[in-house]
Amino acid sequence: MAEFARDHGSRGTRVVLITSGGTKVPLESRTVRFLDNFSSGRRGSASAEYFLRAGYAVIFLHRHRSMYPYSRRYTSHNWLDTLRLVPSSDASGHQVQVQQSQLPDIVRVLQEYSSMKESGRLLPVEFNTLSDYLHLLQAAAQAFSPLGSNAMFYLAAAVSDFYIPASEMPEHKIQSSSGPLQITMKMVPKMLSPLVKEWAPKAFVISFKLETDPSILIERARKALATYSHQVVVANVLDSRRSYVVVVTNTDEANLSVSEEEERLGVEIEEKIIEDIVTRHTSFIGNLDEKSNASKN
Ligand code: 9Z3
Repeated sequence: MAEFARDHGSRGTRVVLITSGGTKVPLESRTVRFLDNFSSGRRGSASAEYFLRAGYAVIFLHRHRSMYPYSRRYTSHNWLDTLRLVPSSDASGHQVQVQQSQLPDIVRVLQEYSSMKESGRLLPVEFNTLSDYLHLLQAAAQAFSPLGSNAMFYLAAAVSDFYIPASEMPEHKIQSSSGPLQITMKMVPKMLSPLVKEWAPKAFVISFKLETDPSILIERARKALATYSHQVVVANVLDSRRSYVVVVTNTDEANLSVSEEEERLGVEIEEKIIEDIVTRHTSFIGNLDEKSNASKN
């Protein structure tokens, strides 16, 4: 991650760390059971594509097997159904052919995927457990510190708020013969605080706020901004997260939505989120430059 950040940073390319997917919290050290959450990784993987289109270099810190940029469009496909055998003169007597009609939009998606690969602007990094995630986020944040305001954090992963410390976890499988299960979980330390204050204080930081009750959404988003003093909270409600979000800053609230008509045409809310965020990042960099020029003069 440090090498990737250095390489792209030295060329003046903006670099974004996207976190994506849910986290797994083990209940036993030889884990049979764990606490998980709903996140599919669609927000993060779709956002990665739009950031790449906008010219950013992307570290995609994602949950193992959650959605991945480009291939995410085909996750509901059984790939065996997209292939067919045709007779050939090979030793096996067959060759494998792709049934292109089974893969909607594949030519465009493959073109974009190939050109992105060639550009070397996507670095995928995987996590599985909550503890992997916390360590990798810290490492990424430290790798980003030389980038100053060209660095962005886009924290879309759904990270557990609760965990069981290793010292309090039973080693072996919890026995059902012991009766109903009662567990006490500790609070996960909030990484946003050291990230903003210590690890990458010049970076542009976006966190996500998820609620199921729309009536408390904006108040919770504002509270997060006040607590962590970062730049943006993207607020969303579980059921409507694909079609509606609010981009909340200290001075502003922007409602972004995708209409039914746009949805039919294949417009995704992430395209609108990234357009909005990139504009804000540009003015953030501009404002910092102005401030540093003013202090030099
Ligand atoms: C989000 O709110 C993301 O938008 C979603 C995306 C996880 C809802 P999917 O992966 O869903 O496309 O299925 N992410 C952050 C959620 C979160 O846990 N935020 C915490 C909070 O709200 C802390 S920043 O308290």
